[in-house]
Amino acid sequence: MTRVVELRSDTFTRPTEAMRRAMYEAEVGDDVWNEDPTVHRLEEMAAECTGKEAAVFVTSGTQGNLTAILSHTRSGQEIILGNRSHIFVNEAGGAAALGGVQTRPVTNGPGGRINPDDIRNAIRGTDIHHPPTGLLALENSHNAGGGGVMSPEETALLAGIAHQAGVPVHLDGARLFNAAVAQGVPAAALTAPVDSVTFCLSKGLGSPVGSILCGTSEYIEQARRWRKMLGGGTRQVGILAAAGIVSLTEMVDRLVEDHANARQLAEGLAAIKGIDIDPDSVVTNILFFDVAPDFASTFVERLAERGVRVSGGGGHLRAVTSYEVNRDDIEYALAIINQVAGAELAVA
Ligand code: TLP
Repeated sequence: MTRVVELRSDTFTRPTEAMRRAMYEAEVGDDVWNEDPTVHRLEEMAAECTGKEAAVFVTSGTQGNLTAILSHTRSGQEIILGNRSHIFVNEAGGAAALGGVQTRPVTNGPGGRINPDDIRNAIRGTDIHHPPTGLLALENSHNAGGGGVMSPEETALLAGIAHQAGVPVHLDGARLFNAAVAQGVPAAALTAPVDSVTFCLSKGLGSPVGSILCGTSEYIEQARRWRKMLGGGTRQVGILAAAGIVSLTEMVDRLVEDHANARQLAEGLAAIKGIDIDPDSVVTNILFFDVAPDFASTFVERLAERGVRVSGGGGHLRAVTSYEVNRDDIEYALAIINQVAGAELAVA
C-alpha cells in the first residue's frame, strides 16, 4: 500500500481514540431544548477560553461565520473584510444570499495583514447614497495569507477603528488556537478586542465536526435563533461536543509540533530547485509554495500518485500540517517532492 502523507488540509484529521471513547460515553440530551449537558460543558469551556460571556455550538466554520454575520447585521448593510478572507472567497456568498449584506473587501497583504488606513477609509459615513457599515470581519490565523497571525495589539488597533465608528467586529478564528500557540499568548488575548469569534474544532484540533461561536450572552441568544433558521439546531449533539471537549483539553498545546513540522517542510521545500517559498513566512501549520504554473497540475498529480497530497492550483500550492503528519512523514514527503520536482520542474 502507498504510504500517504495528507497535507491538503488539517480538516482531514480523524478523531483520536480519546475522542471516539468520549463520544461513545457522552451523556446527551436534546440540544434544541437546551438539555444536552455535554454541549453545555463544551460551550462553557469555549466561552471561558475566549473570554466571552457565552458560546453556541455550530456545525461548521461556515455556519458559525454566517450565524455571526446575521446576528450582527441587517439586510442592506455592508461588511468590511479582507479580499482573501475565507468569508469573502470560500463561503459561497452566504452573507449576500441569506443576509442581504454587501461585502466591501480591503486588501489582505502578506500574511493576511490589513492596513488600518484601509479600514478607516472603508467605513461609511451618513451619506444616504451609501450602505451603512454593519460589521468588520477579521481572520486569525489567516488561511490564504499562509497561516499568518495577527497579534493582540494589531487586532486591538483594527477593532478599535471599527468600534470608534460604532461598528462591531467579528473574528473568523477557524484556527484561533494555532494563532495563539504560535505567539505564546492565550486565545483570550486575541479575542478580547472583538465582539464575536468563531473557532473550529474540526481542523487542527481533530474533532470530526463542529465549531463554536462566542460573544455576549445577549448576542449568543440571537445567534441561537439564526442557527435554528439555518438548520443548525441539532439534537443529541453531545456526541460531537464530547469530541470537542477532548479537542480543547488535549489538542491545543501540541499545535506547536504542527508549526515546527510546517517550518521544517518549508525549509526543505526552499532547497528544492523549481520551488519558491520563504520559510520565514511560515509561522503556523499552513504554508504556500509556488511552482511554474504550466507544471503545477502534473506536479500535484505525480505527488498524489506517490501518496503525498497537497492542494491548490495555478502554481500556488498549499500544504497544511496536523497531528496525523509526524516528523518522519515530513522527511518522507520532502524526499518524494524532491524526486518529483527533479523530474517535473527541472525543465521549468
Ligand atoms: N477552510 C478549509 C477550506 O474551506 C479552504 C481549509 O481546508 O482550510 N474560516 C477559515 C479561515 C477556514 O480556513 C475555513 C475552512 C472556514 C472558515 C470554514 O470552516 P468549515 O469548513 O468548517 O465550514
